[in-house]
Amino acid sequence: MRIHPVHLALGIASLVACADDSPTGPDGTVLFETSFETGLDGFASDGTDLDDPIVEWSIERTQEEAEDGAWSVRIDLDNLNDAGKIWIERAFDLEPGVTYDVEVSYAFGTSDFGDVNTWTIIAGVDPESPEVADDLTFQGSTSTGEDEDVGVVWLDKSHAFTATAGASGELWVSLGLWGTSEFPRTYYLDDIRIEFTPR
Ligand SMILES: [Ca+2]
Repeated sequence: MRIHPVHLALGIASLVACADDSPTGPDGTVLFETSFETGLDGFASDGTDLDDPIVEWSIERTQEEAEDGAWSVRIDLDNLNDAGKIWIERAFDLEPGVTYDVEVSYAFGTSDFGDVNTWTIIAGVDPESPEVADDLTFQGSTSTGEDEDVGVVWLDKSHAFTATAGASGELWVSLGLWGTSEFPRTYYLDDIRIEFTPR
């Protein structure tokens, strides 16, 4: 388990958590970090393609696994329809019409291995709240890269985006999973860092 100094300083953590409401810093950069130690910090869960047949899923905080501190977010999807997509999402209040470089980093806990039957990670930044598959951004495989099952492995993931805040000034960050085979699977998210830098 890694210990991040920033998370040891509660004052800094709360300052960061509020930053999206009033972008501060001379260059307009907004930094958000959460390790889910005290709550979901504004993230809500959402999903699409979860019927025919009805797919059971859940996204909630857990102490089962953690990459940083004691808590993470557990993502469960029993992908009976071979099409389910579930994610957490959060709006950030930025400057309307401004284009941002957005760096989204997180720890991703997975026990998928090899190249067969792995799932696909969802990670995106959009001016609107994602609702359907076409709104989502799909990233790479959920594989640990191992050849066999070694249990939950925490992978450091990072994606770079460019996005323009709409008239509302909002940008939505989404993180989750696209189930691409008919299995029940469990994944974890922790140690999220999102940085918006105006162009
Ligand atoms: Ca944590």
